[in-house]
Amino acid sequence: MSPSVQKILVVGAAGQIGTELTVALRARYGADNVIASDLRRLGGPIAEVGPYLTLDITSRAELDKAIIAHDIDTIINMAAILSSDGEKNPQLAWNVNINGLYNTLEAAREHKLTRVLCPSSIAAFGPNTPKENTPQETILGPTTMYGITKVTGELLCDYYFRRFGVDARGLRYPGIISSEVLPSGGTTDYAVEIFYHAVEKGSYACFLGPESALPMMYMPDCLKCTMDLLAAPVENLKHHGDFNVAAMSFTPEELAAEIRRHLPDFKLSYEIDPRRQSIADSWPRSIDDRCAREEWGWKPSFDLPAMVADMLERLSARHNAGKLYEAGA
Ligand code: NAD
Ligand code: AKB
Repeated sequence: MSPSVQKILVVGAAGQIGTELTVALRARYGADNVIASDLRRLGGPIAEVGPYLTLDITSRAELDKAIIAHDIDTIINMAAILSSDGEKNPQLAWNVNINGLYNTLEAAREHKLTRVLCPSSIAAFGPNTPKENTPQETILGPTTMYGITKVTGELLCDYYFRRFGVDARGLRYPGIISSEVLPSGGTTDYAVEIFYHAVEKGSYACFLGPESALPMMYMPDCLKCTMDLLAAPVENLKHHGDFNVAAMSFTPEELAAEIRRHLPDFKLSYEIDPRRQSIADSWPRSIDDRCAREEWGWKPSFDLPAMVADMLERLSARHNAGKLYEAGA
């Protein structure tokens, strides 16, 4: 049995997932035991409630310094350049996503850390992957630099586990929908932006086409699967860096129809962005997450209607208070 997680360094803690994950980890492990870090200066609730620092994950020296100073035993590496930004600057995507993960794994090996978690993505799949109910083991073949870094990251995590005994874990997140930090630089971002525009203006021009079905997950489920995998007994795991996880799949049209059940006048139009459309077209439409369910008991709580109701309730309350864009986890 592997030792338990005690002192966690979250890298990329200012991002869409890192912000809410830091809050959730502090609630579970204690505020002083979760050190938030990012290339960007951290502020707001994250900086007020627990330890934080500025850290560039591409610098091994900075990472070593943080590990020693805070007696870290676990790293959650959320720092990344996502799919759309990765196509604008593939060199930066390689540097942050690959060299950042390599530094994390090497540091874990040398400092004998208890655990590393670094997410993968549905971007690990490509145009030749089966589109429906995509299996755990299948053709990958991503065509974006982001996807290439995600497949490489999965393989690196598995290699470090087998070769050096580093307990490195990862999940292939679908598009994550959340109400606290707006996403940026990704292809699934439309599924968050649509809610802000629906509440603020009653309309949204979507950059993906009406039939673009993609796998998605609401943030509470993202936090749950991340923390459940982090805490799963290593002896139960047959996979390590590449767990498929799923919750729901929908097209922009289906999402708009669900929003209209709450806001009947909501109007959806299309201004298709060819770059992000071609990325979306290369990804699966739905995911088979049986291995995660069997190996560590994964089960999502939010389907499309429950997610839409909760998002609209949260954002409408903030909009009515004149604070739509002022959220903080
Ligand atoms: P994000 O872009 O919102 O946040 C990433 C954070 O990393 C940012 O705060 C950024 O400042 C930071 N960062 C960038 N370069 C850095 C560096 N050199 N050193 C330290 N920090 C740096 O991303 P996110 O959506 O929160 O994604 C977190 C992880 O989850 C990523 O690995 C991403 O690939 C994965 N993922 C996200 C989604 C999603 O829909 N959000 C879906 C699938 C996978
Ligand atoms: C993106 O769209 O790039 C991310 C992802 C699915 O990895 N949200």
